[in-house]
Amino acid sequence: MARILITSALPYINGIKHLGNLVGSQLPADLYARYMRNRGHEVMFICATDEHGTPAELAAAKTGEGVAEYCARMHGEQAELAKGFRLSFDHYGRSSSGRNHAITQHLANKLAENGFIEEVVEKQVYSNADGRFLPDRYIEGTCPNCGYDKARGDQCENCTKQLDPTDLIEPRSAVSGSTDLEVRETKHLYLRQTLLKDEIDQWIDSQAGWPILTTSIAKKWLHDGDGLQDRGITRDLNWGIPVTKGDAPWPGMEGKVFYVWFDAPIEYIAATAEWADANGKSDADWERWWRTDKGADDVRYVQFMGKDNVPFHTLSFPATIMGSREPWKLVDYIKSFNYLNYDGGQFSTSQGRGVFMDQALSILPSDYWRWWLLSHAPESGDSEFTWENFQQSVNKDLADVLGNFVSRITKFCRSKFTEAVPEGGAFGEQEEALIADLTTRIRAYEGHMEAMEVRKAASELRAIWVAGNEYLQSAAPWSTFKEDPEKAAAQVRLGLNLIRLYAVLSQPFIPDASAAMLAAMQTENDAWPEDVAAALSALPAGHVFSVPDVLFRKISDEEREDWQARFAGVRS
Ligand code: B3M
Ligand code: ZN
Repeated sequence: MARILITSALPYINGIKHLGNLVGSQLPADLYARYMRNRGHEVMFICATDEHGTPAELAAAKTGEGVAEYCARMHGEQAELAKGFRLSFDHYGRSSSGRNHAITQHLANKLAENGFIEEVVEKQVYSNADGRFLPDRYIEGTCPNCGYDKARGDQCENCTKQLDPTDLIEPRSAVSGSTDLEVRETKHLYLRQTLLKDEIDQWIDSQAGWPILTTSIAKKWLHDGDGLQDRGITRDLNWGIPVTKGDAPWPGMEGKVFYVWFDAPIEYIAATAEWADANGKSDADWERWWRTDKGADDVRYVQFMGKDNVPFHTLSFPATIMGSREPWKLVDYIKSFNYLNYDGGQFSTSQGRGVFMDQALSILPSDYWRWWLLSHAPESGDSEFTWENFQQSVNKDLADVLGNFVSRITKFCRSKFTEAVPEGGAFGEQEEALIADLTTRIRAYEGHMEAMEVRKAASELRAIWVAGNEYLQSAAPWSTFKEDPEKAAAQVRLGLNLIRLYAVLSQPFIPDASAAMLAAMQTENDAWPEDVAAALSALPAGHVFSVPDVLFRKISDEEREDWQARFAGVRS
């Protein structure tokens, strides 16, 4: 059975992430990791905080903390929130780790040895007011490609074009706002991506079955306009991974660090090494996931990210791996997402707009958010969070369908029988029809999950919940009981086993409710329902259970109105 390596795009260290960040990478990655573990695969699920570059330094400057201190604190906060949303990483690393320093420096040296690094004297924007160069996000201005007036020096988040700071129109310092800027010369290392263009092109063409969104973005930046260019991979910054040659500073590059987007994807590898370090494992234990000469040839590697990260993951990171001429694992499938919009506008970390992970958990448990976000994931296009839709989905899917089913069947059984699976009777036509319908739907659900079609999987799971409710409604054991208690016993036995089946199937989406259902049925998530009929007899007559608390409460109109008002503006 293939081993599955899963990485989610690394959230920048600065600030608490909003629900748009969450649904654009980490949460669907977690859904897939949980599902693949449930199907028996060995999974390595990796993420980390992306701690270098301008986001970290600018944010630390605002709090008055040293940047290393700021990153350590924020890593802890983000790790805590990841736990709060039940993101089941095998390791949540830090791109500032010693492992990432070592592997990044190693790969840069291999690239140089293989002729893919060039020392270039380039023109950089220098701010006299700030007394420093302004690379990447230290500078803002108008995008020459689309006219967006908050474009950043490295990429325009509006049209995703990769930029150089000197490209910006009407540039200004993102630190001080000063426009007292001048262009100065400074030496940097360039990755000769143009020498790898054909190799990358062939690699992308060989990726059968990648989502259109992923392939179209990759091909666009590979071929459009001036196409793939050599790009600087170092910066005039203090905070980052020092540029070394062997164990010494790289001559002429003293005081410079690697560009954040050069070292961040390498942290996928480094965080796996950090996992080995944190769990008393050997280097062989992490290399078997990343080195095809050390066992990774049977690994399927899947990446999850927002669409604006696709260029870096299909061009510059593969260029780094390929240019090293070392047998590192390349990604097999990239699942990229569009944007989640918020109540008619956009989520924005920098502008503090929308619902943020800490705020979400302060008003409702993670399952409520997981269900809404995944069942509305921005897959084929942007999607929109509205409080009305959130309230409706929670009240209907979670409270009225799933929660109500569990409550009715367990309470009825306790009232007419005992808190044990009743014996007697046998499944009849109606039960066989339900089993046939569930079998078809569960196979479809598996297909969508394997294909990472998140919304389709969610709607199939919802239909599986509805099928149970419709069965209960039509079987109506409360009426059957009057004429034929044996038959009612068989109906209730099926219903109780359906709870266990729902717990197993739903675990990737709503892990806490799944655990609560398993606890109530006093059983384990120990077998995937390959054979649905068998799964619906897993809890034999006599098996003791307990009536669970209400699984999901409803959201009232007053609450919805209050939250809508509370989260309308800019985060304080
Ligand atoms: N830190 C996420 C972003 O662009 C970026 C991803 C890095 S994945 C190696 O917001
Ligand atoms: Zn633009």
